[in-house]
Amino acid sequence: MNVHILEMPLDFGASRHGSDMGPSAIRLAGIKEKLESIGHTTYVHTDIFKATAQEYEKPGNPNAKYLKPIVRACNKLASSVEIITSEGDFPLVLGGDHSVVLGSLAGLAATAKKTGQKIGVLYVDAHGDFNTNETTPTGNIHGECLAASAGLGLPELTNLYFDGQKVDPKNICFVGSRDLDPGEKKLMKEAGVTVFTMSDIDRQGFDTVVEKVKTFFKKVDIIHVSFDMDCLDPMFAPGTGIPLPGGLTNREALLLMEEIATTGKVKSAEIVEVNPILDVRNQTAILAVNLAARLLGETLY
Ligand SMILES: [Mn+2]
Repeated sequence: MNVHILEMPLDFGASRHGSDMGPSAIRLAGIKEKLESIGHTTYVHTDIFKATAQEYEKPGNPNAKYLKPIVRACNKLASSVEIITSEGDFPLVLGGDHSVVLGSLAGLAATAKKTGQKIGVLYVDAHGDFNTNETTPTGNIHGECLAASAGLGLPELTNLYFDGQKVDPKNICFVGSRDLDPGEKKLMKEAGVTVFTMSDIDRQGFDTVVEKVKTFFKKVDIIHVSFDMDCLDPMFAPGTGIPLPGGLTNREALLLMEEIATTGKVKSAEIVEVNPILDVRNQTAILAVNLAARLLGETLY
């Protein structure tokens, strides 16, 4: 397959800086070489947008900080993703903070609109990212991005790239959730998303949850995988902005990627929130590379 690696060095959506160096760390960990070793042809895009330093920008709206640069960057990403997916190629977006999902989903949704395909989103994350400008406790857009893609929140975000909802929240499935804000929890319930928390995984076993996830996506035509490294336990992925104990093991995350790949419906993905400043010997970026390989068809035997 033709895999386009889209580097998004954007950390405007998070209060802890450094994820703008994520694409560089993942590049150094050998993403291109790994994907080529399993038979893909890769194209690396390092020029989607020119990032300015967050340190020298003004946050603006306190409930949606750095709105303008995020919208600008995500519009450019959306346009690239639309072109790539229209040609049947695979966009693999490397964050950056999670706000890049606004761009990837908008681009994929634009293509799906033309082909009449129904999109599902597998959102692997410790958090919900389902706040709006009204419920946000932090004002960070990486905590509002998925709600916006589902049509909730500021019009600048919900109407990014094209007007209206990019994904029906009923087609969103979360895995690994363990820190949901009260306001977003309410919104998620009202919107009808499906959530497999860490407690669900502990009660039912990981394998059962994986099977349920695969069954969930039977109702959609194509799947976007949005993978936040903070879904992992910090023992395995210390290099992320908001590390939170009690997360997935590396083996669980790798298995989930391997299994979702078997649906044959995954048409785009992103791996976000690799923060090299907080990492130890680049292990989080190395794991990101292995997760991408499993998602793109690598098996152990
Ligand atoms: Mn996230």
